[in-house]
Amino acid sequence: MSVIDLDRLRAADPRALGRAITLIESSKSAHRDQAEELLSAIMEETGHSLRIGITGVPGVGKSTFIEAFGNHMIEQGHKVAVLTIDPSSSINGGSILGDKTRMPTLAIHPSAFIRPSPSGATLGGVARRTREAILLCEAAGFDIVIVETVGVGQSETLVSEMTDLFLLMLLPGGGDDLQGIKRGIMELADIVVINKADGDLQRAAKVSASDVQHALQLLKQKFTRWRVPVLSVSALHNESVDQVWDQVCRYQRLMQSDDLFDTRRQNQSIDWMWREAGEIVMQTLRSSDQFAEECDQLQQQVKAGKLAPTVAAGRLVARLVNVDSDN
Ligand SMILES: Nc1nc2c(ncn2[C@@H]2O[C@H](COP(=O)(O)OP(=O)(O)OP(=O)(O)O)[C@@H](O)[C@H]2O)c(=O)[nH]1
Ligand SMILES: [Mg+2]
Repeated sequence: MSVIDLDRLRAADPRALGRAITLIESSKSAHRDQAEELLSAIMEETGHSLRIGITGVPGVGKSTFIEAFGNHMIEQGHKVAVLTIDPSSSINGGSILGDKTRMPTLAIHPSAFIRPSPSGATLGGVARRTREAILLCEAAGFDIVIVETVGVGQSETLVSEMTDLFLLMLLPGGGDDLQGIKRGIMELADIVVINKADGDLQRAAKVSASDVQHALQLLKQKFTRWRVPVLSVSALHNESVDQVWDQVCRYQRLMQSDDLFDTRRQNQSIDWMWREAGEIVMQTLRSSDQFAEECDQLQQQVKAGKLAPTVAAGRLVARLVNVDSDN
């Protein structure tokens, strides 16, 4: 592992951690081998953090909130890493703008680490890299890992599948449709925060909080002993941000006392394994010369409507299995 200095990574050296994340983000196969070696080396040092997912529409104030929230946690003696997933980066190659400027003190604090979303990858690719980046942050000693994502698509589900707690941020005055929050997203929330409850928006925030509370009552509870709290805060003025932290701690204690914490993690790891297995199978079939001719023939038959796609898929996978057993 010539490229990554493990001792420096373990000592939370931001450059070593940054370099390690760059390595796992690389899609070059030589880098992939090194990344797998690195992950295997640190695996036993991972898992001890609290992983928090934060989502909400663009401009709801996620980064501003994380700046205040992160500083509060650091004051309590924690070390905070922030990773971002930007679904638009897979389309336009960009990444959430101004992450570091919205988190000015965290960006330079020795107990914090901020990493913007990798660009140019598919959402699935970004998710894999973020999962691995979480592990690296943990090995580097960060005991709180926050994953920020813009709530505009599938990314919320991906984030909830890789974190222990999912925090949904809303704007005041959302009304009935709750600001276009897609169906199913509310069900994922463990804590709901109404941000910008300041100035003229204070009253609207109150109304929104009670609307959301009602909406939540209609949903099936995720955990019988956890009623999803709805908190109004002002990230900009750092008001009630500490209350969110209190709820986070309460949630963690409850989940741990019920063994649900470890169960959720174990299920996430197993799901991740299967998802990766699926990716690898697909990648192998698509990129290996060995199958090129057969893939091509099957595609032609599917295109011509002579073969059902399901049957063709079955044949492709059977071919892979046979090759493996021949070796
Ligand atoms: N009044 C008020 N404005 C806020 C508050 N929190 C954030 N803002 C403002 O809202 C704007 C967007 O804030 P960001 O923190 O960048 O929002 P974001 O959700 O991270 O945005 P994206 O990363 O682009 O999805 C900025 O102009 C903030 O200053 C708040 O509590 N009250
Ligand atoms: Mg942001």
